[in-house]
Amino acid sequence: MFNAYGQVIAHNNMRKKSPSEVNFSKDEIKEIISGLKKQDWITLPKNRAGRDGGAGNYIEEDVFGVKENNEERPDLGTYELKTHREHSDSLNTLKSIEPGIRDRMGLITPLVKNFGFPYGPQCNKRSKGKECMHKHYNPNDRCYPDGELSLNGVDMCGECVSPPNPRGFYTRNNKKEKRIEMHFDSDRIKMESSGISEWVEALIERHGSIDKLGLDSNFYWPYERVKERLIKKLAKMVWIKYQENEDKTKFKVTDAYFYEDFDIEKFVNALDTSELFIELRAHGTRNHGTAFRMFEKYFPNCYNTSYLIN
Ligand SMILES: [Ca+2]
Repeated sequence: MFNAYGQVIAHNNMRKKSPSEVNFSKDEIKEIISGLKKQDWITLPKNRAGRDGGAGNYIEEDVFGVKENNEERPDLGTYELKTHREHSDSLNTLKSIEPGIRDRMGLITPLVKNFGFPYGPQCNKRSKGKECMHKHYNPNDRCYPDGELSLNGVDMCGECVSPPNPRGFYTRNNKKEKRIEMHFDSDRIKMESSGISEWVEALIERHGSIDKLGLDSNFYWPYERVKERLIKKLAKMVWIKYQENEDKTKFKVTDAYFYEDFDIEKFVNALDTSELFIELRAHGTRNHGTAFRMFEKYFPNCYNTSYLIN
């Protein structure tokens, strides 16, 4: 008992490094992963067992000794580490990138003003009964001022993707100009979706009619800028796929690859196959960042070169 406890403490006290302090070579990574594969089923230490993502955290923090971070550089120095649980369908936020020629062009705040829907009275945390950072607005004990508009959680994909965004927002890959454009078309609004008819009524009240509503022509992301932002972290990736037992106390590595040569065209094409989404995260005058989100299992499709790690 004492020994087991001592071991956990040792794990927690191991000084974990940040990505800027490490640079694992390809051979070092290969060796570490081959070692994991040879062990077959690996029992997780007590502090990781039974937790969502426990095996992923174990690999990153306890095996590679890199602490969880939000640094712009790859976790392992040159290679970004991604651990993927088999059959998982998680959607991962890769990066926040604002539309427009420059970052933070201030396109989102006017968009919220023009297209926003009334924000709910309480933020996610509080609606789950937890404490939050918001000052509370009386009456009604709201987290946000009365009348606050929001586009939080509005996500969009390519124009042919089904189901489309019910509010009529979509993206288009303009291959000639090499940019992702964001568009709005009132004919694409799905009135039967929940909350949509109330929203349309509010828009009509605000603008008189929705027929001529459109977006600023600066609503686009040049491929080059998206690439520049992504490759800081994702130019090269180590991909470790694992299986876990039912109670998440053990895992085994089933597959591992190096992926290299990130391909921006493949990445942006994923908008048209509903593998990639762009999600707005803004309300009132606050913009929490326009997020590029991808289903984790599709990450490897964005690279031109792969090497199996045995
Ligand atoms: Ca990572």
